[in-house]
Amino acid sequence: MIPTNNQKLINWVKDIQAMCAPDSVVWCDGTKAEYDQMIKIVVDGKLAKPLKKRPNSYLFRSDASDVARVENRTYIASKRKEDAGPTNNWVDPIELKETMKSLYTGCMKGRVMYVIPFSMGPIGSPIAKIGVEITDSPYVVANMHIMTRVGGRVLEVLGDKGEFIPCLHSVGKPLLSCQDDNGQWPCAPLDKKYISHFPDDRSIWSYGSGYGGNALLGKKCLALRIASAQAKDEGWLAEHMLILKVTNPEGKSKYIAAAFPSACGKTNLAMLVPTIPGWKVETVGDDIAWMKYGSDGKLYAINPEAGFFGVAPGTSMDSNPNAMHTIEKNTIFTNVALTEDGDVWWEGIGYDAPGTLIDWNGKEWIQDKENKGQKPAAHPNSRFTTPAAQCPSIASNFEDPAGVPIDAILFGGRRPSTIPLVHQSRNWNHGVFMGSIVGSEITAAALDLKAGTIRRDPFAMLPFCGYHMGDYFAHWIKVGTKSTPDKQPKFFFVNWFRKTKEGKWLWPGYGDNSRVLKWIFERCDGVGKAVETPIGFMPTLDAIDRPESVSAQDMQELLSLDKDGWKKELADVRSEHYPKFGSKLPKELHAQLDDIEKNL
Ligand code: GTP
Ligand code: SPV
Ligand code: MN
Repeated sequence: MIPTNNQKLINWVKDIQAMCAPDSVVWCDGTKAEYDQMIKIVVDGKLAKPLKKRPNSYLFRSDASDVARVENRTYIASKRKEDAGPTNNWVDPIELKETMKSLYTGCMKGRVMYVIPFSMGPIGSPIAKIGVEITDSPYVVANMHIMTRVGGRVLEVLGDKGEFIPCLHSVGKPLLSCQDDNGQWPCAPLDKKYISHFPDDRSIWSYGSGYGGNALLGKKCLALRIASAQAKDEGWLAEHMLILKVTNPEGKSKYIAAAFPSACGKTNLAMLVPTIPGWKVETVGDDIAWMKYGSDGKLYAINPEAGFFGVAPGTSMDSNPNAMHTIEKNTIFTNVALTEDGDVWWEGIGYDAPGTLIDWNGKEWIQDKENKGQKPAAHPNSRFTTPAAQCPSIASNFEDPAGVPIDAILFGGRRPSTIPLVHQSRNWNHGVFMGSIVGSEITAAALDLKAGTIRRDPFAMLPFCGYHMGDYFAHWIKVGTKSTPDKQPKFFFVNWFRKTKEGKWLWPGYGDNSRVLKWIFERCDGVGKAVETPIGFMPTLDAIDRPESVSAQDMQELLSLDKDGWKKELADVRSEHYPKFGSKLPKELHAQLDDIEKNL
């Protein structure tokens, strides 16, 4: 039975069914029974293993070609090429739809087509958006249950005439009759994968990948690429930012949003356990923030997601106990290693591998403690999918449809040199300048990039901005004119990733990042000690409590202005980075660059 009278939705589902030719169609209701049914299908198909040590938790191993986002197969197919801009892959939408239609034709043979009505943001909230994902992957259905709000309530809110964002997904592997996946993760070869966005008609077509942001279309595709284009038109912000609440020993709270590129520490900062006594951090979101001005002139943020799709390696009781507790149950693990007694293991989990493991490729793996070159047992981009509500540090108001008022916005990335531990912008436009020059060492979160080299990732949105990045900067400048500095968030640039010449971390990071949050908190109150430098306000040497593990000399290095490094940095912005945006680069950003260069 079709559980809606929304004719547009009914027609769309009919059309897709005719094109993809599944064996049957199932409308998802978001219930626990449905989740269990999805799990039964994947366990019976040998695609998932129940984990004896973790209630209601399962391990999946994907195909080696399908372990992360694929940026060179991701398209912004706006009608006009100049609307996609220099940082996105563009194909003419008519041509792309033709190509993809031929791939979609018959692509669901032998499979069930699931129709998933979902809400990004609390169901019925004025900020929330409704999407409907069609997929032939029960893995995707189960993940969407955790990451979004799925089910009948969404259709009620949608009503007969409501608008939704159509999100079409197929793993791109039809089955012959009587065949099943037989333990093999279904996907299409790399050159047949397409993660396509049509910002003009606000729709998403994804083909050939079953992994993460390529397939869970509410996340990067809807909540960032499509939503950012919508946000530009409607005057709000859809950002790749965590949201946290920080409370000082006097019980006063502030909210902080932070944009760091993929695998650069958002989940960890959002769940931080402070090492300074009396301070508390609570989690509102770990990856995406939608922000709008309230009638009081303050910027309010909601987390549109309902779960965390977090990086597993490096997650331990030391680095992120809140994440470790969150994933004790009801969690899907993808591409981590399996222990003999039915638990998970990964590099940086905090203890040696207990016995022989099965690695993410499904092969036996014995830890070689001497050999540093050993291939990892867990894929570097292996992840957990886990419900936000069971995180011990979740803020009680994380589902408040009104959002939380943002006091500070942080930018950051992995920068082994040049960028100090923290500095603050002089004003809004200087903050936008900071966001525009964010750079980071490339991580394993994208399949087709060379890990280790530094690339510019403005606002951590390079892979996620659904329109011209120059227009995006201009949008940020414009948003800054809509309120006044006393009500607006202050901007900071942080860098947890400075290294010594020997390649060791200069800063311990994780819980000790609370020391930097404390200074940021104080700066928002206008009390933190700072000096003005050409790059902005920097903490005085005594303004940040030094962790025991950091020498006075290292602390000085972390907090000092590297003039020569910055001159090189800005020269690179001037000659390599900014020219990409041509006449679309706002003059305000050039003015910032001129100013800082002159003062250096
Ligand atoms: P996405 O989910 O891809 O957007 O990543 P993310 O930004 O949420 O990054 P996450 O918090 O998952 O961290 C990624 C990796 O960086 C993990 O291996 C962490 O252990 C490591 N990491 C996080 N915070 C710190 C830190 O303060 N210092 C150091 N050295 N490593 C960190
Ligand atoms: C990221 O790469 O920023 C992620 C993981 O959060 S994914 O959802 O796969 O995009
Ligand atoms: Mn992310």
